[in-house]
Amino acid sequence: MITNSLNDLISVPVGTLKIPALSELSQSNEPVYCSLIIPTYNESKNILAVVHLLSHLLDEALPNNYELVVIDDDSPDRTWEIAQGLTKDYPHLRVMRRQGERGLSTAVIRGWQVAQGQILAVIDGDLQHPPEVLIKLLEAIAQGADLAVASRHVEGGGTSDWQWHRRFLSRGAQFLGLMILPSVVSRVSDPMSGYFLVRREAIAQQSMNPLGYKILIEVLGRCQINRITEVGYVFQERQEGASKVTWRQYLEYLMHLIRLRF
Ligand SMILES: Nc1nc2c(ncn2[C@@H]2O[C@H](COP(=O)(O)OP(=O)(O)O)[C@@H](O)[C@H]2O)c(=O)[nH]1
Ligand SMILES: [Mg+2]
Repeated sequence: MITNSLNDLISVPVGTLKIPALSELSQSNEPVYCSLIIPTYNESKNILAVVHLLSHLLDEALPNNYELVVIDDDSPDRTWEIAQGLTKDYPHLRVMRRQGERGLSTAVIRGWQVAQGQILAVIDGDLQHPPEVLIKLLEAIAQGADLAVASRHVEGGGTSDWQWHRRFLSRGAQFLGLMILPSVVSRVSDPMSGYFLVRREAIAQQSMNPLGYKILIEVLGRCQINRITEVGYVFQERQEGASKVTWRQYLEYLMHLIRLRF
């Protein structure tokens, strides 16, 4: 019986949040078509299912031509350790344990900095983003989009059964974005989406400086994105673990908008 060995933890890049161009990648790792970043914080109860479902899907869609990269911010529930344990069974999985730096958006960029893919992607690590939508997002890129965004606000999209106050906060945040940064926020129907694919050449060699949760705003605000395609999806309810969103994230979002504006 063949037993695979564990992949080493990836070392954390330091310094500027700049993504290398394809030509600048180290030759020590195999290049792949798509790198999917999974940011995690206390997702110990979700990580196995997420990795399993995504691997299953991508083994079919992009055999041996993808990588999953978990970026865990040193979760107290040791998500990083569980994820690293999975690399034995899922050889396309790599894991970073980030200590010192924290936050969803910078985690995603640190992941893209070590990624080997031509296409850089992100998905939540809690199964609220349905894995199968990834296939449609990949198709959109294959058809020429620079950015393919999973959206709750186009045909086929929605939220499970959000109460009015969650809808109000989500739409309120979008409205605020349209007021402060219309040229960026109006480009997509769901600027709050954390589930998207982007071509490396559209975002490489650009210093990023995001704040908080909304990485798509940073990508749209700082990078050269021409063609955008949106794909509908239904935001699922969490089955395990808890959301990390607090009032702080709303404040950071506001500060992020202002920073990009000025
Ligand atoms: N690395 C990292 N991941 C985070 C952080 N905050 C949230 N996440 C992950 O980002 C994803 C979305 O976060 P979540 O709290 O579920 O946001 P919500 O779906 O909007 O409630 C999940 O996979 C979280 O585990 C963070 O500070 N660092
Ligand atoms: Mg979530």
